[in-house]
Amino acid sequence: MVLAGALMLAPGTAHAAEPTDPTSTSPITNVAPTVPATTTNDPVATGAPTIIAQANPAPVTQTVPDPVVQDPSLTSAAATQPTVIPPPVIDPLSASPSGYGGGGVGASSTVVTNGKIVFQSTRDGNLEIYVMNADGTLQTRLTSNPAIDREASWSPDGTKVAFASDRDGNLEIYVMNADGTAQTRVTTNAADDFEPVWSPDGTKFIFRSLRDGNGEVYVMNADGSGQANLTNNPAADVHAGWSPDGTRIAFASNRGGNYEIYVMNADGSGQTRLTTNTVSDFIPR
Ligand SMILES: [Ca+2]
Ligand SMILES: [Ca+2]
Ligand SMILES: [Ca+2]
Repeated sequence: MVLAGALMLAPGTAHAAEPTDPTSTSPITNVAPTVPATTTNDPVATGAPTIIAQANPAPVTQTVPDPVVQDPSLTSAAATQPTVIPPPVIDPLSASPSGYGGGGVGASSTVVTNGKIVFQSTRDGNLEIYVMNADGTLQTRLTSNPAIDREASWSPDGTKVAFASDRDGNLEIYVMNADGTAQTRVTTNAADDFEPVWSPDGTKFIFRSLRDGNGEVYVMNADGSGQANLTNNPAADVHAGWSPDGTRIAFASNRGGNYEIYVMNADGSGQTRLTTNTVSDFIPR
């Protein structure tokens, strides 16, 4: 019985601030009086210490490192939990793509054929691109530059990484080997170019460019040639992503007054709105 109560505590902690729910939160208050008992009875060692410390239950449970429990998808990475989750750069609709919080969609692709994950992190003082194994081990920095490096995207074969950086004065698309060597600029444009996403066949990128005065979805060959505006719309067109077969591109646009998800053919034709509501819908993948 004690065990059952203790186990229920974990999922209930997320609602610790809501004392009225007798099923999920009462275990917290129930546990308190039995604190001395849990010390000896509860073999679930990890839970016991934090519960004991709950002379003030509410704040303690808030900071208990339990996101692993709340997010089962991360359980396998529990061993390295503290650093596995990159602080998300959430401000996808910002009109100003430069800066830590601006614009970035974040890593636009994650696990690919090489079983590794690229991501961005500010852990070393500014945005850099990192790679790690799928289980969170061997976290390695690939870029080392005081400028912004963000939005890593694997090549389909897992040998290269595309990313955006403003190291040359404004955001441009770069490509590097999977080990961080041979960092090469692909775009050269006074406006910001970012959000690169490799095509499924590895021959092209789609990306966002502000060169026309507002966000447009561009496509180019992997070597930077053949850059073309696919969206051609005075509104912001952002967050493009490929369909798995490379024939279609999903993106978000505020051309209808707020951000909605659209899809188009890979040549920009047939732009069609998929969502219709009064709030923002974005970052289709
Ligand atoms: Ca950097
Ligand atoms: Ca540029
Ligand atoms: Ca546009």
